[in-house]
Amino acid sequence: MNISETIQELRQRFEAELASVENRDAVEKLRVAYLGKRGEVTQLLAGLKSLSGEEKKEFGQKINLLKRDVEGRIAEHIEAVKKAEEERLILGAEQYDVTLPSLHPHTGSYHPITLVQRELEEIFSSMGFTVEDFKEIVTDYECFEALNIPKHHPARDMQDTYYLDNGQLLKTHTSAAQNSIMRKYGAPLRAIFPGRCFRNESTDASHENTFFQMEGIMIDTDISISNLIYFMKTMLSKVFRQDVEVRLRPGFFPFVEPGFELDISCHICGGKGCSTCHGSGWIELCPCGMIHPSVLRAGGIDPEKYTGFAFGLGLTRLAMMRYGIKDIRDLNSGDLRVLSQFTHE
Ligand code: FA5
Repeated sequence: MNISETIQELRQRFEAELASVENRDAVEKLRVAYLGKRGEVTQLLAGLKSLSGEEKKEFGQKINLLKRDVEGRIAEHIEAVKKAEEERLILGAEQYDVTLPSLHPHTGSYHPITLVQRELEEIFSSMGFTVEDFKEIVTDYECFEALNIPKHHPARDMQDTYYLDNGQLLKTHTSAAQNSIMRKYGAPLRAIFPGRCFRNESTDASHENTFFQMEGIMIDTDISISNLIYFMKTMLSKVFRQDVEVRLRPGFFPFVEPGFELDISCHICGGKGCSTCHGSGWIELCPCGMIHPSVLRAGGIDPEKYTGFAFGLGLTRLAMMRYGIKDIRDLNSGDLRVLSQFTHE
């Protein structure tokens, strides 16, 4: 092959290799292969030394032309590759679909007590009960005296109370709203009033110093214990979606007569006995009874004409049984790993 043919072959090979180059690194490699110290064009130029004067002139011009062409083509290609890379970037951004959901969507969840409370509100609303809200700081009259618990009555010891400096107190039970609600609506009356309660007691798996109850009252001309039992059974079978084993035992509360303790079989151990039910197999859930005539009278309702029942459901404990939560303290922990597991079915 003479020098002209070598130059021709080199030019064609360079163009073929350049055509398949797609990024800046590859262009740089090609530049070094042809124009670097030991590059093919550089070596051709070095070979001129051995040629005669005429040949040197003729081929020197041709090789220098090749060199300039190769340099020019490489510079053009670097520009083209740069532009293509920028376009790919822009195109990439344009291809981002803003309507797709994020890879790890974080949705909030309701607290298990909220879920159970809402369920109960639906159940009782469907049975004609209104849902009432009540304050958390109450008077001694509302929490005790209106409920037939005068000052120095031993029943006050049943609930360790947080008193405030101004003589008011943190509601120890939702019964504290009974008097206001009776006065507000009169009889006949069907109402539930869920709320947060506070008691100065030490905590364990089933006792907290801050917990929720849901009070219910029904007052009319002919209300009896049968009505009370019917509403309790309906409520529990709807919440648990099956018949629930309950036991009713006599219970003393100055604001009801007769009074009962309604316990349900512990859903954590299936009634065998565990730390949640303190080994008894039963959970104290919903004390209840027929409203004491003195309480009706204090609420402005004539006990000669009307009778009624009241219950004080342990909402926090119901949430525990409903969702199989072994320790009541988990519910106040604020630990989202625990609390975000529960959903409304
Ligand atoms: C009362 O609070 C009465 N006011 C209930 C009542 C209302 C009786 C109407 C009759 C008529 P007791 O102190 O037992 O009762 O509490 C009622 C329910 O609240 C208990 O059965 C239990 O489920 C829940 N409870 C009470 N103390 C705690 C506590 N420290 N932690 C969690 N739940 C509690």
